[in-house]
Amino acid sequence: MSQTVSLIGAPTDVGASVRGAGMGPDALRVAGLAQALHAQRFDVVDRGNLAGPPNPWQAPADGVRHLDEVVAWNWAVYGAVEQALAQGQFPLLMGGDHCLAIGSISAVARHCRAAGKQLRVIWLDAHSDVNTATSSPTGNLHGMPVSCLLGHGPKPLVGWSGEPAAITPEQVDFIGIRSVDADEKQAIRDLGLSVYDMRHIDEHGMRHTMTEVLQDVDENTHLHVSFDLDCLDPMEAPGVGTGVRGGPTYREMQLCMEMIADTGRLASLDVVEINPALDVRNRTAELAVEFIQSLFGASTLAR
Ligand code: 6HN
Ligand code: MN
Ligand code: MN
Ligand code: MN
Repeated sequence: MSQTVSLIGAPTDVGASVRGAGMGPDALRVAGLAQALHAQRFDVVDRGNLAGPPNPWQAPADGVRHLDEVVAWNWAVYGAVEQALAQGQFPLLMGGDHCLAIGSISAVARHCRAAGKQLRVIWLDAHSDVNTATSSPTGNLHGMPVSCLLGHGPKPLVGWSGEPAAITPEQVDFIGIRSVDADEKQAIRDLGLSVYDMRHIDEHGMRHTMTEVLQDVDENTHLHVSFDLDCLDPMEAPGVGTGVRGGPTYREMQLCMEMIADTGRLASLDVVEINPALDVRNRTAELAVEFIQSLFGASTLAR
């Protein structure tokens, strides 16, 4: 029986500083995501796009922008991810900006608790996304999803998994990080987060880094990957709103994906922050499709 992948579109940029990530789901469709997974013999169900409020483009209130809209979009994501998991399907969230990981990972965390699975999250990003309403320099909620999941976000975005925190700091590993705000640095130390920054990847290589990250993945692990396309070097992936130079190369990212695939434990995925308004001929979405294929086990020599 082949696994069914449920494509969930969340076309919004309410959590971001730059408009355009709301077009991400269609960019992935145009890049052939469903066809690519189908060619790998997965059943694919495209559930279409979720609905939610428009981007009101307001200044921060109490340190956060668009809280009500972010809550509404994340509830929609939470429901769709929960439903896919309940049906035994693999939820693939097509964002949208990275604030949507709050709903997605909260649903995954609740599912894992009920199923007795050990959740592990791999956060692929240029940024650590661990700001709070008080630490954020922008008020953009796409810079705060990790805090919300750890139980430190604005109240309406915390506790969705059924516990005060959806995940503990030991459950998440960050890869590719190179932009961390001043207060985030303190939070990373205080929380004891495992951040494999670009210097770590430079010094140890992607292979050693991923070996470390994946070392205690076992049969009981549910691996969730939260893939922010700005993790890549902007030379490879120009279609992102908050690009930072000095990211992993195409080959390094391929190895990262292939090593995750080799565990056989990948069970849910967010693909976020693709911004077609800033892209070059849909290159970033096409690149995302290639990496998703690798995450789902495609390799040069395997059939
Ligand atoms: N993302 N640290 C910055 C902020 O506004 O908090 C940038 C966050 C970017 C978030 O790319 O998902
Ligand atoms: Mn991010
Ligand atoms: Mn980012
Ligand atoms: Mn090391």
